[in-house]
Amino acid sequence: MSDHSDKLEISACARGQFEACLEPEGILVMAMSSAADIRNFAIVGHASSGKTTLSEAMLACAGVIGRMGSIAQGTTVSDYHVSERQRQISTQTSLLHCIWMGKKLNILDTPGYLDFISEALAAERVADFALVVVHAQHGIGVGTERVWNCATDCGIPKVIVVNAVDKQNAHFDEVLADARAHYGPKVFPLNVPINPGPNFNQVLDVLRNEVVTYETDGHGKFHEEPATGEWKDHATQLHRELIELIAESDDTLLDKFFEQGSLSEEEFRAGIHAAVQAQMFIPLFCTSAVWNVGVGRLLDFTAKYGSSPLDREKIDAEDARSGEQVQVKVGGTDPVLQVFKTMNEEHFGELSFFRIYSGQIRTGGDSFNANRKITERIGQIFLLNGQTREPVSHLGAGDIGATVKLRNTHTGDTLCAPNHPVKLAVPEYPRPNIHAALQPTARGEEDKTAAGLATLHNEDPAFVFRADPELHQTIISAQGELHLEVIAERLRRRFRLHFDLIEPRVPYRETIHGRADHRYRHKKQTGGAGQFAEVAIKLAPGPRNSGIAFSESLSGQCVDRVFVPSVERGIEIACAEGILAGCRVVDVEANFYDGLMHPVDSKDIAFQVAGYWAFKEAFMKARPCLLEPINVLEVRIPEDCMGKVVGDLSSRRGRILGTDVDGQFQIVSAEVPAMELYRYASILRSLTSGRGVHSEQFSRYEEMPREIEQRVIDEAKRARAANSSSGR
Ligand SMILES: Nc1nc2c(ncn2[C@@H]2O[C@H](COP(=O)(O)OP(=O)(O)OP(=O)(O)O)[C@@H](O)[C@H]2O)c(=O)[nH]1
Ligand SMILES: [Mg+2]
Repeated sequence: MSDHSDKLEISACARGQFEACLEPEGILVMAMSSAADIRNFAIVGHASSGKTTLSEAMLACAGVIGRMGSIAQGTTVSDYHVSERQRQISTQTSLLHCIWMGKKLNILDTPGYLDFISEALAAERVADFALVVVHAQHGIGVGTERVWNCATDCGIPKVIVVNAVDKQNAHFDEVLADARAHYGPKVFPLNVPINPGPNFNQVLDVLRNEVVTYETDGHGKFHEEPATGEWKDHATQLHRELIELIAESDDTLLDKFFEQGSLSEEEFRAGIHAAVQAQMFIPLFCTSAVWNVGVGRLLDFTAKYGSSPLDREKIDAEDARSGEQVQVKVGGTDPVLQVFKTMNEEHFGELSFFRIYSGQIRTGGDSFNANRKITERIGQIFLLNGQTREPVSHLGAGDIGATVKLRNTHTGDTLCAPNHPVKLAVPEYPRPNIHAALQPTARGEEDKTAAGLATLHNEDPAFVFRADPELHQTIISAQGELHLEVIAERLRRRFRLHFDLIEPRVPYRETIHGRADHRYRHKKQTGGAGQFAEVAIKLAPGPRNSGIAFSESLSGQCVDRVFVPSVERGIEIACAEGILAGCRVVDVEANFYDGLMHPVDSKDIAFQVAGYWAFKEAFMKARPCLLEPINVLEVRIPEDCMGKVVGDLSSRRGRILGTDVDGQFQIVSAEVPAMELYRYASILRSLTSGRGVHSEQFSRYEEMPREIEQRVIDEAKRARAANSSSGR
């Protein structure tokens, strides 16, 4: 019998080990998996490296599904959302689970596209190790590095999976060499492909010195036989190198190794787990996820040597009362769990995904949200396989599950015992740097839009929004074009909103070059109470960033001083409205030096109107101009992209301030007008094949070139005309 069919039996009887039984209402009551028997791992890696297909293969191996679904047909367990099926990419982390060799595997299949990197970062935070999938044809990509660094920051071990070894142009040896160049000689293969390429079905198992042959029908069955000939020599050589590597990870083992000239099988195997934990050894596997080749042995390794929740004794937290740093004992009695993802499922409600670090939770129990200081009643608890939800009555320390309808608990919040409130750290998401304005195309949806945006932000903090009072636009900011698109799609589908995404307005400013003087008389003396005011003002350019400096130098009794604030108010209104192109007026000194009043008809409103118009007329005489915001950019790019990126920045009227070196990357600092930076993140991505990242920050206002200024003024006029003709 093949080893694999053993596994299927194990997986079936493992449920027995967990003493599963059904309560009358059909709720699966699982005697909780002991934390030592749980393996929580995140499958992470560059986009389209095969993570979802690998998780599908794992479920097929463990007998959770009868046959593997495919990405092309949109039938995988993990990518079940409409947006995922339409685009054939993952946009959300999916939680899957299966039993393998008596261990409960909680699999977090994460998206690889950088737009959804926050999902992967959050999953790595709650995982005990990361399976980093690298495509055998494309090697290590930007996405690999991001998730690798995050795993390092989270302090979790990594296992590399070189996938798609069945591809014609698979370069296993090159990818291995590349991984070693990146991450050091501690990267070591535990299996190597014997026949890479389209017929790939055999691997050399370095731990057991065996050749493992897989069936390629997707079920992952395999049989093994001792390696012979050159493969035997190769396995012996690798085995020996591996023993040396493991021995080096521990001084006691190293002493034994020198004494005995080798390690006993027992010492060696015990050393593997410790070396992986200490990150002195990064195991590397090869697979063809799509043919389910190599996956069974990867699962064996995961069950036997992968980190359990108990491998981290304590995790850092913050005492929610004192703000002091404390540690939570993993597997302790007080419940401590963190919600790492919330997601709204159609016809079901909000699902909160959580990881339990300590204690246990049960349906109907109370839990304290330390971030929001509220008590939550725990609703139904589920184990998930994508959208398949299996209700359970309780879950214990180390496990991962989901619950529904928490009142006010959001992504990142910690639930705990009220008498020991603690907050666990939340991942830091990259600053969203793609922006769009949401332009309603139906009336009366303002409240629904605000509620929808707030809900989506709570689910996905990597997306932010703000209502800009100056631009009169709602600006949404995301991690990339695709992220923006997916958010727009959710707003339309879930909240039934109607809108377009358009380029956000740029907050230009208006000011003057010259001096001018204008006298304006406001007179309305026909019918009813009359209005009379005359205001004479002088304007002069003010220093940059000085705003509007208003002064009064009236002499005699021409105007009662009580009307001075009215004139100032009129000027403020004119400045806020804008005169040239509807932008805020800044850096002007306005002096109210003369005027006239009427004993009866002069009043506050009359002086406001006169001040308003006097300022506007004077402004137009004082050689008005526009200022544009200039942003400082920091662009991090690989050296070979330098020419292209700098050339592109110059074409955007950018000024290079300097360059710096950071490892293999160049950091370019530049000043670029904000109007030239619309969707720059996407442009940079395409210029650098996804390897460049940038941050931008407002620096100051500057005059803009005449012809561009004229274009902006003309556009503003056209927009005003269109608005007034549509009655808005
Ligand atoms: N030939 C071959 N194709 C594969 C393999 N694994 C995945 N694919 C294909 O590669 C494409 C991407 O696979 P996915 O499983 O969606 O990759 P992913 O890493 O989950 O992608 P994202 O989550 O969107 O980053 C699909 O067309 C798969 O059928 C493999 O081992 N061999
Ligand atoms: Mg995927």
